[in-house]
Amino acid sequence: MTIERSLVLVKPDGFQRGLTGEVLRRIEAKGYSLVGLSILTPTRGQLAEHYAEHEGKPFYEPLVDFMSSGLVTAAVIEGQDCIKGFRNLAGATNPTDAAPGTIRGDLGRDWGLKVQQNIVHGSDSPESATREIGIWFPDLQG
Ligand code: IDP
Ligand code: MG
Repeated sequence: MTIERSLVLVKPDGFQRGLTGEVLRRIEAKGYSLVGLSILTPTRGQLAEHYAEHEGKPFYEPLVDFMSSGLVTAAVIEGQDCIKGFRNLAGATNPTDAAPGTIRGDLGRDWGLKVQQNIVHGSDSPESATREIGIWFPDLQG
């Protein structure tokens, strides 16, 4: 039982489709709090930092192209075990595999091309959450 913070992004596909409210609704309905919220078009430098673990993978460049293509909503959420909890709300990375009832299962699209337009990002561990919050919300550090 740990109160955690996690970094959530509504990716450009979700933002353009008007799904920011739906994602935030699910977060709040689950009982997590919003402690940071911002709308921005990410820079490639910011995304290189955010997605450093994926550099060199076949989907990396298309992913950075996609993520820098338009506005995203960045949020810091807080709640008991919310890192794993939000990953469960988001569902599997590939929307085709994501269970109904999850954000990606209900709303995401696997275009089968270069990048999965899967609506949301969520931190995958406490270490990732701390690192990612530092990238997107430097004022919330510490
Ligand atoms: P996650 O977002 O579920 O944590 P990661 O493996 O960290 O998944 O991948 C980051 C993002 O890169 C995914 O959300 C998706 O948009 C994209 N991605 C991951 N794997 C693939 C792939 O095999 N093909 C195309 N895009 C991918
Ligand atoms: Mg990931």
